[in-house]
Amino acid sequence: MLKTDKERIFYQIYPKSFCDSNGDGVGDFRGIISKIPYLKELGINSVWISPFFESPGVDSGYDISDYRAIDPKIGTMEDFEEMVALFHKNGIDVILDFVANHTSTEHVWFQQSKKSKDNPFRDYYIWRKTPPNDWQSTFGGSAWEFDETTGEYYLRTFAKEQADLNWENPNVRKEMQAVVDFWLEKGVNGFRCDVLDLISKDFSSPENGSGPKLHEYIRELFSRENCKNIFTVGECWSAKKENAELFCKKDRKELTTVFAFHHLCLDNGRFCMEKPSLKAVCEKLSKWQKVMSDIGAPATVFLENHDQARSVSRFGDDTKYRFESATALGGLVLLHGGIPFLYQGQEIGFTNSYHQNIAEFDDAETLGYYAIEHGKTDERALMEKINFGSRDNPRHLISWDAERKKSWIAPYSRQGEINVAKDRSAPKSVFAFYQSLIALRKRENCFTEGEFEDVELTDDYYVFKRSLGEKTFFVAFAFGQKCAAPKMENAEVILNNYPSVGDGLMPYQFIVYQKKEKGNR
Ligand code: ISL
Repeated sequence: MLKTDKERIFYQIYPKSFCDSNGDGVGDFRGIISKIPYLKELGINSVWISPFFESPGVDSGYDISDYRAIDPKIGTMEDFEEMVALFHKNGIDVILDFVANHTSTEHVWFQQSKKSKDNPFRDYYIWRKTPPNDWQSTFGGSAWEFDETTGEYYLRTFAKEQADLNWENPNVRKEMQAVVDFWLEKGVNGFRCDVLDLISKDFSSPENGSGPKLHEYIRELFSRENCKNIFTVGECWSAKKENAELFCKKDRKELTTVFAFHHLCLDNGRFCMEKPSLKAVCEKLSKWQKVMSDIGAPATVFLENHDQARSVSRFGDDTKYRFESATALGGLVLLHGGIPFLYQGQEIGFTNSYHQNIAEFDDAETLGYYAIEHGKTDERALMEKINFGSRDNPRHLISWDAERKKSWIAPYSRQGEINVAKDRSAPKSVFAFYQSLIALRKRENCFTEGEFEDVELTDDYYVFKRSLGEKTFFVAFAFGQKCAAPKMENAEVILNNYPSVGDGLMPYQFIVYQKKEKGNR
């Protein structure tokens, strides 16, 4: 039983791509169940499961056509209940994705809504005679989609098959409360709330998001008695110093925490191949840490999720120093402070995948980008960018071993070289290093309850400090180059992703030092 949310170590499961138990090429609940011992061994204590609901699959499950039904390829309600019970039996909490901003256009509400202007479901969505602004869809094109049936436009911030709900309508808010309650009654421990800051609209604003009633809606939903003890994390791209407390201050009864993305927005868009500096990434993470600790809420720390390129390819070195950079980036996430969120496969050091042909891609955003850019630039250069940034990178079926199996998405291109079985039997195992990091985090409450402080952040390395009472740990992380490093006086090395400690730091070297306590010098 966890005493505080700070003790949580999350692991995100993208069900379609985690583990396929019946060989149909799609991951499923029974596959997840079979891997609970694996997750136990890793040491995590909370999972976030991405959407598994009934969906046409235009946006890989984020286009839900029935919030209470399970995609039959993924499992049944009995499987789900068994899975949750088994997670709980193993001391692992379960949170689900709550996609509140939009539904699939296949959802019965939308099917009714589009029929006529006086349909009782018309106001479940946002219809206009003419677009009131020039908001753009995240996946390309105008966010206002014309529908011939009634000759009006509906708002769709994502794919045209994902219509934005009208939260102004009290019936929509009641329906969404009922969805939350339905899954809480099934025993889940909370929710990751998809693009939550988009649910209230201000049509006069240049972009969709953070409308005037946002906080009222969140509070109305989550301040209810049955939500008192649940864990909630809002995906809030708009989260910043100025509004963090509105979302997360305890007495506001809105959210436990948010995902803020400052550290992942340092490049010029997802298809920009210029790597942001690790110094800048660490600086952003550290600033956010302070913002959240000032308001007394736990921050989240993450480098990967189902929308992000693999961190070892994006920030590290996915060839020569794959082990070193994967373990160092893992150490940053797990020891920095706040609640770590790992994404499936990160603990193996999975890299981006490489595919030559656009036909091998599935992601709606990638296909939208390709449609816009195709023909404008050299095709090879375009495919390079797509391979670097595509949201398909984290979505390939986890390679549990080297054997090629049927898969709903193109298989991971480096499966022979990088797979779970191989990593776990390797002398330098990324998984084993993650296990040590997690064990350390669990053993020493410095890393959960303790103070966090930057010691030194240079172009070459980062040193931060975690301390509680008499105990102090220093964590040193080198950014890819061999470099000089600060001398750690009176401290012993307790974790190191290199076999030894030299005068300086080696590329991506990651060392945890414990300061010797009095009487122990
Ligand atoms: O990362 C993004 C900006 O380029 C977008 O890919 C992403 O759409 C944004 O992070 C919002 O993400 C969430 O909502 C989307 C869904 O496609 C993502 O998978 C989800 O995480 C719409 O539901």
